[in-house]
Amino acid sequence: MGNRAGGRRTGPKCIAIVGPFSSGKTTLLEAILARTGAIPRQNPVSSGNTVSDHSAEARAHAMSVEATVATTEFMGDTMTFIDCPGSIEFAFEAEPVLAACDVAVVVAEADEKKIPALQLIMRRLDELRVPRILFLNKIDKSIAGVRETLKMLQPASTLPLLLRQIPLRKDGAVIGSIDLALERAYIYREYAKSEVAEIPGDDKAREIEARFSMLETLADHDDHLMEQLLEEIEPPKDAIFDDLAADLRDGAVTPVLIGTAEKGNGVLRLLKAIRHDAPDIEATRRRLGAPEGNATVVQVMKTIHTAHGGKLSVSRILSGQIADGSELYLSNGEVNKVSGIYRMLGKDQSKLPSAAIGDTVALGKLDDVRTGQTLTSAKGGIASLVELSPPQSVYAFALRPKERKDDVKMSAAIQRLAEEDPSLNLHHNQDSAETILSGHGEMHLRVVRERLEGKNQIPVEGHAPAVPYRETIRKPVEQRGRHKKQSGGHGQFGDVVLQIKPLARGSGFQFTDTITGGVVPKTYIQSVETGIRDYLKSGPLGFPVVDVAVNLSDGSYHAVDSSDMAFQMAAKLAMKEGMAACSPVLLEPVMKVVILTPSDATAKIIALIPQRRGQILGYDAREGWPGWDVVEATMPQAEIGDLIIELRSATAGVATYSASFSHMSELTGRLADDAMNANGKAA
Ligand SMILES: Nc1nc2c(ncn2[C@@H]2O[C@H](COP(=O)(O)OP(=O)(O)OP(=O)(O)O)[C@@H](O)[C@H]2O)c(=O)[nH]1
Ligand SMILES: [Mg+2]
Repeated sequence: MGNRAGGRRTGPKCIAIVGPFSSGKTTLLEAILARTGAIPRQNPVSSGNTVSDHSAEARAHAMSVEATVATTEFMGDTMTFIDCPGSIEFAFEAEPVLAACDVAVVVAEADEKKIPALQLIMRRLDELRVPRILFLNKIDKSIAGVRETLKMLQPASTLPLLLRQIPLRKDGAVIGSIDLALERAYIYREYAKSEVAEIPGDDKAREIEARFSMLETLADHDDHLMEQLLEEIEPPKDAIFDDLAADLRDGAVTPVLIGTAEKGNGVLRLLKAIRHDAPDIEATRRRLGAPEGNATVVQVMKTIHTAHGGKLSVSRILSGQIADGSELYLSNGEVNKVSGIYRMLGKDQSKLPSAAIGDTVALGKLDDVRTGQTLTSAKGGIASLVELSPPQSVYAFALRPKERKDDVKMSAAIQRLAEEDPSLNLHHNQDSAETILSGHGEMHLRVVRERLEGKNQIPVEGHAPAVPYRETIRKPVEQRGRHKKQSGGHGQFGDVVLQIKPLARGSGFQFTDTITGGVVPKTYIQSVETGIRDYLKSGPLGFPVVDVAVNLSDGSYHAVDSSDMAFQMAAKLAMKEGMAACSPVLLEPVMKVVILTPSDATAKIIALIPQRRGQILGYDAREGWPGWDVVEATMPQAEIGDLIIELRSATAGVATYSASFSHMSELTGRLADDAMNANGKAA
């Protein structure tokens, strides 16, 4: 003992609140803010009246759709909490937050269905090496014992879950908690501080057992404690507290606290644990590899465009300090001037004269700055400390303003939205002339659309993006094409014989000629190819033609009337008539799809693949992911558009997929007719 780092870390802290969907994160934030006096009372999320700027939006969708930043004071310490959305569709919002926070509070509940979602979060925290406290919420509802609940949740966490409190029950209902380190009972009072009490005699045995199991886990990292336990010596309380803190900071365990966020119960103990045990900015700086020295270094966690048009960059000051007007350099050397420093309380901001190391504040008007970037006062900038890489999009739609005049306005508005949400993609598809918006699910894009129509007042239309169908032929044909016109002076004359034949899938287009004796002069052979290529942009079925070979075998010309144009026309004529006789057929793109799913849903996922005309290539355990599988299949692109909706609903929101082009495949019958009809209408 004595060599383990004890003692409280002082200075401002930044705490991310994460966890599976609907576990009570936003409720917990409200409870914390009410308990610390930052807001007068705790508003339920159902009121749509929480501190979040988007609480009405969240209520409408019954979920948080973006992170809320709120700073408060607790026992003289500044703490900034960032409440992140739980839905996987908005999971990317947490990435830049987790990167620069000191500790994460993972809000969980005793719900088996949410274990995979919890596992996803715990994995991400492992990867980013963020220390975490698990807050086991909704303890008012839980019927199972906490220790059984932890056994159930443990597979989601690579670190041992270390229970620090057990509930105190009366007639089956939870009325308080017993703190295993302090060996004290607390009787809950709604929205108020708990009352300290003696541990009731009936609960003593349970307490001793749970406490011993806590000490055993701590002893895994403390030989001295192990000796004491073996010799049945009571370890001093201070040593236990030091161990708890050190194990959290070292990422050796995940301490578990319990409570009922909705009634504000367990909140004070959580705040005390954060205050006493959570690592501080120095540890976070080390984790990020921030440079030593006096320069100011700032990590951007979120970008907000406020209703009044001002841009705010919510940032963690990793070192140094900032005053209004400070100049900050981006890694590319660009410089931006801070115009306004604000303390955030959800939708409200208050102006600050300055900010210093450890603070989480919003910086005004950093025009060129994006979420995730690292800024510094050192001239020329430093390399970014955080690499944000949004996952592949899984859902898309084509978007256009209802009124053409809004074209430019819409692009500008989407640009702003994409700046706030780096996981949103916008691209223009030249082939279909569509503007395609893509992201992480139906709700993700629905929110974007609502913001375009609401905040930006741009009525828009959205539809499924066009599938890039192609067509080809199944039969060879030889076809003559003669273009002849005699109108006054100069005439027009071109005459060709084309041999059209199908090629193997994926070959594209090939042009050859077997002209001998100059029956078609060289320059006009070129014109014939141009005419054919032009025709192939839209074949007999109305789609671009692929996998065809055309040979120019014969023809004739006229010394005066032949021209480039006339030979192009002749070639097109021959193609038009010839192709129709070649038994044309539609081709649809087929993708290779890789689906990641919790194993208990694998059978369900496999069953839905044939329903979407897919073929299963195989499935296997997902490497390094206990409880997860990988399913590989091929599936027509036309069937993938809304695949994610079905995958998510089969897996309580956690399955995902990636798709890449595999091959083109013939499409006949009703589906082909539908595709052609839709294309006809669009044209
Ligand atoms: N019984 C009970 N219900 C709770 C408790 N905390 C939250 N809830 C309820 O759980 C639901 C979800 O609460 P939120 O706070 O919105 O959950 P969240 O984790 O922020 O949800 P997302 O951000 O959408 O992932 C609401 O209906 C809350 O009233 C609790 O301690 N006990
Ligand atoms: Mg929430």
